[in-house]
Amino acid sequence: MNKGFMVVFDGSNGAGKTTVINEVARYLTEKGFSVVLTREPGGTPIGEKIREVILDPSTPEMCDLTELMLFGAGRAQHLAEKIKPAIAEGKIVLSDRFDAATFSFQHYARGIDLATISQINELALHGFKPEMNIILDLDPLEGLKRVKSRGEGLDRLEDEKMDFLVKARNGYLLQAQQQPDNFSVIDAAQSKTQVLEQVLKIIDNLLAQYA
Ligand code: Z5A
Repeated sequence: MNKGFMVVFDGSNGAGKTTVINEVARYLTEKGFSVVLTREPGGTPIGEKIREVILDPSTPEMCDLTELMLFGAGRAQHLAEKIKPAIAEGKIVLSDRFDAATFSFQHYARGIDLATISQINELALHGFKPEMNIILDLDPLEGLKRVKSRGEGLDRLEDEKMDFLVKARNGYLLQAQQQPDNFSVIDAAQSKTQVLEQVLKIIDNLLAQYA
């Protein structure tokens, strides 16, 4: 049996995570690996209900600590119900966002202190860490243009001020600097083909290490 592992696709809003993750899933499936595609907020029936509450644009009054704890609650369920069992079965878990997003959005952008963020993440994860975070880095203004071009409205977080999204972007870059073995940054302003090519190089390296 293959050794299971987890790769997170994260980064700026609208940077192309969903586009890339679907292509990576196809690539791995064609190679014969069992893949679990998932996302945060969300990933489980309970997590998807929590997602609706978190992103609802009609409740801008949500306080920072409520938001943080909802992300934490969803993550605890996600890990217990979906991620750990899949890894134990030798599957490759591909997640659209995970704990790095909480550091970027709730700490670097929202301003909640690092100790509180770490405490909530630790409660949810108990030391669990994905093998790699692939950060798709893009100017959030460009990301919002891409999101709007899909013709959907903005969610509660996308509707924050530009300064908030810029701080979140910088939060990812800082985490990547601090943990170079666990993060890879890709310039998401490149074409879809170029982005995918670079992502697949990282995936091939991970397969050589873990599969
Ligand atoms: N959040 C948080 O605050 N704390 C946490 O702990 C977690 C999350 C886990 C929801 O995330 C919000 O939750 C998010 C962070 C916060 N808020 N913000 N902002 P989400 O992942 O659901 O939302 P999102 O970041 O806005 O993702 P998205 O809208 O799904 O975008 P995406 O998946 O990165 O991009 P896409 O759908 O693949 O691509 C967008 C469009 O661009 C689409 O039309 C593509 O065809 C096009 N595209 C993709 N790649 C390219 C390239 N390379 N060139 C040109 N066009 C492209």
